[in-house]
Amino acid sequence: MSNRIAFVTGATSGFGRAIATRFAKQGWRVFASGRRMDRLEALRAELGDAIHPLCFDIRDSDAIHAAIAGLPQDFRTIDLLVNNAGLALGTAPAQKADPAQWRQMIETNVLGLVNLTHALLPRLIEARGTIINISSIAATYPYTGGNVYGGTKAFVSQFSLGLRSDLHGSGVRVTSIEPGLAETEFTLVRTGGNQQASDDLYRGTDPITGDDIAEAAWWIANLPPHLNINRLEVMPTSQSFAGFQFHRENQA
Ligand code: NDP
Ligand code: 8X3
Repeated sequence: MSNRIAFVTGATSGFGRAIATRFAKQGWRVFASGRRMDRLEALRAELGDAIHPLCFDIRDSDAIHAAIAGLPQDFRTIDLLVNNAGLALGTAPAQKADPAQWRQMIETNVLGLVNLTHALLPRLIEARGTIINISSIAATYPYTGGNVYGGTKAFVSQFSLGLRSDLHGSGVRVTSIEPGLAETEFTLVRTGGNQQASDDLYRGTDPITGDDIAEAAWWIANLPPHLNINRLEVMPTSQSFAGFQFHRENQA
């Protein structure tokens, strides 16, 4: 087994599960976090001792610190942090959106991510490690109903660049991966469990998969140390850009 160590958040589903699986299968030890302990235990049952489940809600900064304080002594350094845990809630335009959903997205995608990163930075610096932040194309391209979700991802992308600047000379690399349409549990969560809506969105699109993003993360983490991918925007071939919209007053 390799002595390289990854910390992957949101490892109970989707991208995070695929990334944790990929690295564990390649011999890394993986701290796999999420709120659903049954899924973390299933991952450990499937992949063995390479997986170290850490069950906490990333919105709870005390829980983050308790989880890190509880890491075994021989796992002092962290070679790779994948900040993947996150979610979108709702697709309503801002004027109809639910502020409680906005809060949850900000607390998870922004505050959770920065708190965990801050807590692990000393270990990442000691290891001259790599940080991969999972942002989104929604960071760059606005769409109706994307409002706060897109805002949180714009934060993730810009925070990634800011980290690069702050970590200048430390040897720590920082990448923001910005995926487009990807079939995970993302849409099920976003729509409050509407399987039909999720199936309808992905039908016929040949979307990005968790394994595709795991492949990208594996490539980034294993590049020679002198190379840093700043941002990696990934779409399925079936997805591209639409034009601006225009509202015209007083048209018959
Ligand atoms: P999933 O819903 O499949 O996975 C989301 C993961 O985030 C789960 O493991 C979930 O774990 C975890 N998570 C959510 N909230 C919390 C919380 N409060 N505390 C701890 N963990 C939490 O979706 P994806 O795999 O698609 O999403 C992963 C990332 O990718 C997200 O940041 C998302 O914004 C981003 N993304 C997704 C795209 C897509 O189209 N699918 C495209 C671009 C970016 P648990 O519920 O067990 O806590
Ligand atoms: C998820 C991609 O386009 O649904 O981040 O917002 S999108």
